[in-house]
Amino acid sequence: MSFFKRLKDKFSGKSSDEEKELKDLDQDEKQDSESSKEDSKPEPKSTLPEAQPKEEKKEETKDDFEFDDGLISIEEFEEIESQKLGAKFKQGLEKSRENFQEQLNNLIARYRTVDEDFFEALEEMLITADVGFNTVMELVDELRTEAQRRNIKETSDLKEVIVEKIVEIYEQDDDHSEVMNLEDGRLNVILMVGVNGVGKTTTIGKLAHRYKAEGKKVMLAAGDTFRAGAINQLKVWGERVGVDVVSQSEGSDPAAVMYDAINAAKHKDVDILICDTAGRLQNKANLMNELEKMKHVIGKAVPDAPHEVLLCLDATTGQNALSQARSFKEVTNVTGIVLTKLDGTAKGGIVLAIRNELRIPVKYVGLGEKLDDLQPFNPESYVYGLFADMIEETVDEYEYKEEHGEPVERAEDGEASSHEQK
Ligand SMILES: Nc1nc2c(ncn2[C@@H]2O[C@H](COP(=O)(O)OP(=O)(O)OP(=O)(O)O)[C@@H](O)[C@H]2O)c(=O)[nH]1
Ligand SMILES: [Mg+2]
Repeated sequence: MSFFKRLKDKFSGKSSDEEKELKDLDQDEKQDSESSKEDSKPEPKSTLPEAQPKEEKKEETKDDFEFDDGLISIEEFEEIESQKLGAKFKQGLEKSRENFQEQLNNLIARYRTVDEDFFEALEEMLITADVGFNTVMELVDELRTEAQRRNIKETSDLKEVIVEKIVEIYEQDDDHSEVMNLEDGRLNVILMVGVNGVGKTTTIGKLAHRYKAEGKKVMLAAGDTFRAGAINQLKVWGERVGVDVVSQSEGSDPAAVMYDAINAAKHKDVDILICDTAGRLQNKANLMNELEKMKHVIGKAVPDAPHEVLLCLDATTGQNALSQARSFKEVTNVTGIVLTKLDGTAKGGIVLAIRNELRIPVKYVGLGEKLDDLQPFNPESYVYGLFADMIEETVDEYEYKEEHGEPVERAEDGEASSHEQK
């Protein structure tokens, strides 16, 4: 239970709520010994629109009175931020979560005991959710071993292990490579690449917004000189976010735009220059030559630049996104992936396939169309988004039973919790 409990405490911040609820329940039970167990069961909450733990906590803990000057501690700030992040991933992964939880609960209800039939059905479920064949085989093999090691007999007892293994498989050779290679005191150059319509320009707008909010001086370079309207689209983003955009006319050489942009960025003491590029898979050879030329110009003007070459992939295109990544990887040094439109797919497993089968870190994920819907990727917030209701309900149930000294019951077919019922 410790893993689910940690995720719940970290991302949902409802532990104090529960404590209060449980205390209230105790109170109720003392007052009304007739009340049935079913009635007094804590209602698992499954939605958290925006984390607002501060006011709630204020009523509950003495320590918080120390902050009546309006300031909050760093720990409290971090707690609120991580709850906001949890809420974002939960919202953005709603479609995938419904799919993952429903399927997993169905499997658990169908195969009560842990056996080969269950593992095969689980493999199939994960492959259908775009997790990727090799990753699924690796994951389920680990589960087999773990189930044996811990002597887990009932499939319902495997829920937490499955989620834990997903994080482990993502982190197995964790080199913290999801961290962006950005340094203070130098001009950082990010090159955004990818095929048509995957979300490059939108992502640049969102990144500019994020970095600007962090106090960085940001500039954009309109390197998509190919598609009509692309330059204007970037200029609109520049205005919206409040950052300068360097551009030339449509049809001009993108490498020349890069050259101009770097000069302007140096001149204006810019911290981060983000470069848009055109996406043309049908014209692959040309596109790649053009990219290499851009990179060459950038590298000559700024040592070690571009510091990041981010490949945008559209999560809704599933296995196609993987093959795009393979093509790009062959011809250019992709340093990270931005996986856009995760909110638009029920097959959020693609993140695992990318990381595990391509060995390229996912640096950001697009969880919606709003400016702050681009979030740094983190495997724990990801699995929380994928299994939040299951995590919360399991912890609620466990804690309730611990508190009341009852043996932990298993959800049977007939009495499955709300989201388990079809
Ligand atoms: N729902 C959702 N939509 C997104 C996300 N990221 C981008 N989009 C949408 O995807 C569409 C295409 O985005 P663009 O940024 O124009 O894509 P692009 O890669 O620059 O396209 P080209 O310039 O044609 O190569 C737009 O309608 C965006 O609003 C996301 O994370 N979630
Ligand atoms: Mg574009």
